[in-house]
Amino acid sequence: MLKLIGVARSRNFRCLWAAEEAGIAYEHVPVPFTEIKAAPFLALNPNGKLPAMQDGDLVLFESLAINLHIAGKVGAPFNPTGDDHARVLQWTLWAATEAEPNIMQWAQHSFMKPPAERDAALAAAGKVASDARLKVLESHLASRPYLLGETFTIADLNLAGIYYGSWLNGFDFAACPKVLAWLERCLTRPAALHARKLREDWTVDAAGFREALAAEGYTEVVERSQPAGMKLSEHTHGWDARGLVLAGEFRVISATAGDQGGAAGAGFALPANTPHYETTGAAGARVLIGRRTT
Ligand SMILES: N[C@@H](CCC(=O)N[C@@H](CS)C(=O)NCC(=O)O)C(=O)O
Repeated sequence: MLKLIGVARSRNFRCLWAAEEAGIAYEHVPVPFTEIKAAPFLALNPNGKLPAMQDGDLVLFESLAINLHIAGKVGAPFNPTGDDHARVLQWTLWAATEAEPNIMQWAQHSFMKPPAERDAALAAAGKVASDARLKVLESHLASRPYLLGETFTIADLNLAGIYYGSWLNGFDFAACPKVLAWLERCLTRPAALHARKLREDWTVDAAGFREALAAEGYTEVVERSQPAGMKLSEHTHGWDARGLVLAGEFRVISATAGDQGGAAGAGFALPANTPHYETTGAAGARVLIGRRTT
């Protein structure tokens, strides 16, 4: 059976997500970072980095190559053929060479390195370089919901997998709303949620909350990563919405209705057509918002 080797809190996350999307049988072998410079793991990946993959006699490193191999086991629409396959390769290479180095520079110096080792100038440069790539993506997604058109493919997974960590940790996507909406579509797919649950600290019953919302007619559910100080009203003006705090702290301030919100696990309501709500909170938050059109 195909083995995906490495803890989920590594780039193996994207491979676990791909295997779930493809619906193939696989085994997750959660080798930790403490073992990746030792002989047994180096025999699988001589770079000493996660992840690695073993599928019969085939041993691979490079997460996106692993994903192309996984997608190769199934057909369209996840793994399209012909010209669309060339487009998959284009976006996958773009993800590895244009998107990842720049967003990782921002990520390293914003939340990954210990605070004392972060360099604000490098973080800012990573943001500027990322924004230039995101502008290209924003214009591509202006006329289609997914990279190749109407359907989610391995190209979307490979690129969204790269932006995932920064999306989760407060990168400001405000200048590219189409990209943000696309990321939310990709990263809240059932297979993505399954893989995310392996590595995120899910302290609240998000699935149960989704079901309860759907039963009450709040059928459109979006997940948002809210940097500190981001205004929720920018997204929700005119909505009748109910939300749940998945992580961090979140506050809803209304000129008319007082304060609501709280830390992870707390629910909140946004009455219809109320423009006065906004979020605050020192650390930012991740929230799930269900919308009922009024
Ligand atoms: N291009 C490689 C990058 C692999 C990589 O950098 N993995 C990280 C974890 S996400 C790692 O193992 N870092 C440990 C190290 O560099 O020592 C891939 O996509 O697989």
